[in-house]
Amino acid sequence: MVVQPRREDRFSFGLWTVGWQAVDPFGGATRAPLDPVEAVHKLSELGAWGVTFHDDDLIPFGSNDSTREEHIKRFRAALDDTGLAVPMATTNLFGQPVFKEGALTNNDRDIRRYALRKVMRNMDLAAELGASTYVLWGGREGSETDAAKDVRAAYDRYREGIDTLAQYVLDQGYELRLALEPKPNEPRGDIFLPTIGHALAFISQLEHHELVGVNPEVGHEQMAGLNFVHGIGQALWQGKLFHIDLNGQRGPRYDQDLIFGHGDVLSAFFLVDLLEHGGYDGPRHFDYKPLRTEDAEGVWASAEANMRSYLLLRERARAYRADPRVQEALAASRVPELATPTLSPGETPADLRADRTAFEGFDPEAAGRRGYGYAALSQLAFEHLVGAA
Ligand code: GLT
Ligand code: MN
Ligand code: MN
Repeated sequence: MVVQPRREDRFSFGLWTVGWQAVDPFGGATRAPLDPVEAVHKLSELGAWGVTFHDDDLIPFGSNDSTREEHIKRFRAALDDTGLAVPMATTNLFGQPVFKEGALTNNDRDIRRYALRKVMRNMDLAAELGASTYVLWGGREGSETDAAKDVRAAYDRYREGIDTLAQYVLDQGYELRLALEPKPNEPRGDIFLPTIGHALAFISQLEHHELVGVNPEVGHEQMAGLNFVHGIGQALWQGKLFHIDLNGQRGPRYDQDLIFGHGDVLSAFFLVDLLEHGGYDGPRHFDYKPLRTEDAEGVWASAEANMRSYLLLRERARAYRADPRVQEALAASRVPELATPTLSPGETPADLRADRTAFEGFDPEAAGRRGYGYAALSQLAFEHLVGAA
């Protein structure tokens, strides 16, 4: 089977993914720095559609204005040469020592103000390059000890920070929406907005909540032992899936950032099925780390692998949906019936109360004996996934 990523598949990559030099807590870099211009050309050759970046991925932290302009100019030329889009950008609010205690929720007010300015500056660039999403991952927002933070004050400041940035977007007339990226821990012992659910609840408290959604990452929810497909389902249901970070993770442990599909493959299958059939039309963005063991060639093989995994899973998910045995099994399991409202049109609670067929005439024992047929249904999914159906 020919698996060829194409622009219309809307695959995008962060500069920090293919550019990761593989520094980890136990050892130094195993790869040379990657020029963002080369990354753009390579990704384009492989069939990607977009590239994303942190301010500091593109312009080394502390650069003066003329150096900054020079970096932007080279990057822009590479985008023009290749036609690659910049659908999203974000801010590095975690790498420099100044942010070791957080950025938007740092106890130090001056650092909070500096962090907001750093975001605004890169939002200007994001808007200039045509991005439509601005991601905020609060990697350093959190603590290692509960003595360190007044959590309610921290959420006041988090809300103030996001509201200020949303207001900035409105004042500048930018076409940007903000996407918060949850993560439970790492690098902080405990991070604020640890899961999709926490982020959605937080967003409901914002002044400009309509401008703010989520950018969930596969591995981040799985680190917390949560079901990523359910999290994405809820974000879609709330109209809040603004962006997504695809990768792989093997259960609760450190953040592995594996190639998409190289973790929980069944979950990846159902995720692709949901994204393809559930109305998500945003970028398919990969946020992974090429294994530390890889050389430059392995880096590009891994970038390609992410897109191939997605395309192969998409093809399996389509075959699964189209299989008449699956349609039959879904009906036998009553899966489509869940779309039928529990009350009839116009029916009131009093009408339900008066409906004797719903209670007095209902046989809960018979209903409790009936099987749901999920073994057969999920085996069909498995067999499609492994190409045996
Ligand atoms: C960092 C993190 C990712 C976030 C990036 C956005 S940076 O690599 O691990 O999950 O998406 O700031
Ligand atoms: Mn991650
Ligand atoms: Mn991410």
